[in-house]
Amino acid sequence: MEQALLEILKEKCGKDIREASDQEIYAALLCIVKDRMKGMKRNEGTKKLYYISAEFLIGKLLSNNLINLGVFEETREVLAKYGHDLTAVEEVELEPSLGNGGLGRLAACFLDSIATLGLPGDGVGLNYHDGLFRQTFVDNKQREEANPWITEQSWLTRTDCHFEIPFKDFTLTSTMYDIDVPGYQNGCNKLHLFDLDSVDESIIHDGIQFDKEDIQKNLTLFLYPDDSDEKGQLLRIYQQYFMVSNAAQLILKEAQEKGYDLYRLHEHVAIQINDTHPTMVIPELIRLLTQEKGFNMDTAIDVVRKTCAYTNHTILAEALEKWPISYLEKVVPHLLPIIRELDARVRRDYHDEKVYIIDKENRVHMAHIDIHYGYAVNGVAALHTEILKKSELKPFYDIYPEKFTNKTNGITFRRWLVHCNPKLAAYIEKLVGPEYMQDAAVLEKLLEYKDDETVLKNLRAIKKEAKLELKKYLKLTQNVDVDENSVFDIQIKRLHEYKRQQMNALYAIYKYKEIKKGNLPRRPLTMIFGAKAAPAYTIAKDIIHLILCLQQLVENDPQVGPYLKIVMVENYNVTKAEKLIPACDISEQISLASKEASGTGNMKFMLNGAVTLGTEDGANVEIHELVGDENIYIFGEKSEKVIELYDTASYCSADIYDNDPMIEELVDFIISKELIRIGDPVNLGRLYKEIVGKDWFMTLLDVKDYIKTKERMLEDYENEKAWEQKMLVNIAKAGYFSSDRTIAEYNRDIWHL
Ligand code: 26V
Repeated sequence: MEQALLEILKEKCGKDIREASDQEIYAALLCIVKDRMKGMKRNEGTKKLYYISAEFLIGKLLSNNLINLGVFEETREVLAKYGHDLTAVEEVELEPSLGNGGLGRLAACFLDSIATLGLPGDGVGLNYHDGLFRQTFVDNKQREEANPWITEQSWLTRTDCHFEIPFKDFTLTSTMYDIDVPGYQNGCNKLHLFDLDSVDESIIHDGIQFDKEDIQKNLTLFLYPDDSDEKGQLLRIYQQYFMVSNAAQLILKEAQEKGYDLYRLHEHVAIQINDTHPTMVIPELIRLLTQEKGFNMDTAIDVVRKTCAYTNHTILAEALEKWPISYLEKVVPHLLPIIRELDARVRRDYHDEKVYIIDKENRVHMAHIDIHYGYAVNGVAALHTEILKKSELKPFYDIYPEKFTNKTNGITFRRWLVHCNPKLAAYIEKLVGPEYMQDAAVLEKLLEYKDDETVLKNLRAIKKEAKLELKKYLKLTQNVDVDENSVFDIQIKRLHEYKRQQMNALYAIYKYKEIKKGNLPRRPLTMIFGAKAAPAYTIAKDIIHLILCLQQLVENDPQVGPYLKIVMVENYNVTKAEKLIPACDISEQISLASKEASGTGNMKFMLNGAVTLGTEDGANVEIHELVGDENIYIFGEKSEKVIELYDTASYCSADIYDNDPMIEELVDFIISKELIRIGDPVNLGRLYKEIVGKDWFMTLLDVKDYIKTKERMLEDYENEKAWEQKMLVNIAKAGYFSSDRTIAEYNRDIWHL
């Protein structure tokens, strides 16, 4: 590494490494690492996976790639020798924001694990030039800005692979860009991101506004543009079809190049459909096989059915895609005869309109295509899969019980421990040996140290160092001061009512009032939030406004400030998560039971020694089972009860508000004169009304139990040894949540690579 670095800096910049800037060093490392990956062996086999996803939230890649190539330490040392700091060099890299949250980050963790397990499997997605928006705060409100990340120095490599993509009114020529995905001590796969040369960033104005109808210029500008109106939804259909037609053509091209018989495609190819965004790959493949490869319809359907598998990531009704036929007519009319044929076959065989593909209102239910015309359906955590089988997808489970399996999500330990928390990783390695990197179950050996005072103290010391690092980072980036001796209580995830950041905000109000009354906490509390809200999601933006107003209120109150700090991190993303997670004491996983399919942040926190405060939802249930009652704080109504409340329409937030003076006081504070003085009465008033009048995700149902449990948790934090033991057990039991385990299960039960 040293030699290569010195040479390339000399050659490209004519500079001695000591004189080189971080920017120049970054460029040199990028060049070296890209070159090494080019020379790596490709994971090969007779069957290959294509993981199609509208999102790949890959994060910065330099450190990750250095780790997987096994040269991270060496590189850090070389840089240090010449007076440079790898962390500073990393700052140069722009983070591509090619995802919203869990679904996209999961896809990125999966690519890492697929390569690490030596499986042949590539990702296929879109090369959004500006990704999701960049979030700034102005007047305590979220503002969206374009977020360009593609520069000369990105990890993308342009290829000479192009496809013709037919739309109703025009045909577009795509270009494929590749990003190498090196496995940890194993071969390499690729992430293929399709793009259009005619896309034009200059059409963006006033934040993230652009002409939604100019498809040739806007197709891959943004991830999920605002789809609250018809134009936005049409653009989304353009994007999805562009993605899957490229994927389908690539798959057939590669299969033919390898000389495979397309009639046996399923023996050589598995296609994983990540949520319904890539569902059109099914009719598109059928179209290509029948119209270009000479298949008859029966055979095409049969082959495609044996090739495609579908993952469901949510039960939220509003997130289950249903495209009006009239929209599909406007964009991809050539798919409609096939979709109608698929629907006709369903209607011939089953007489339950709940399983039809096209409903009475002429909308196409994308998930229904996947379930009928794929060979596997999976949920992403045990509880989620049970809910799919018992309620959301019950009519389908009754028809195809054999298709349904659970695949509990996981995270890559390379990024979420080794990279983000090197001190903890090194200490774990010292205690249990390096094998845990390849076999995460080895982490359980840590349990042997449960009563070892030295180990417990060292874990605490590592946590303290991470808190100090975060303190420095927050000072530098947002100019806020946090106290490393306070409890760090963190909720970082997309802003959504079902995740209930508003409930956490009500806790902040509770604490504020307690302190005002003179009930001072034994130790200061730092509440950290990070969340982007969808640009058109009004209430989510109102919740951000509330949190920012509370932040300001507490900050400027000399009576409260020393005991309570609220920090809303701006533009929460993967890079920020990597700084926040190692420093966390309390991991907030407080979704309304049944609504969070899995969660993966919960796993990252646990692995880094935070203790979960959560509902029995998603993978929290499995965390609870693994660590036991002693090492997690569970509160709130269970999923069965919540589902019953929905089924019987018997939840009424106004009743709770009217009958509980404490709750009334907390909610009223949203429109108190203290807050109205700081904030916008329109936003605060709307949020107040929403909570009292509707509260669709049942904040008031659980808020009291939540406050009580959080208070108990803060008390327990003061019992040092007991808390350290909780940290240790959480780390020791996190092995199950390695995405290597998840991927091994996908391969064993679904892909058979
Ligand atoms: C999508 C949309 C789209 C439009 C309107 C509102 C809305 C709300 C939610 C979603 C979620 C899309 C699916 C998703 O991201 N699911 C997440 O997947 C993670 C990985 O499996 C899982 O850990 C999270 O619990 C789940 O929410």
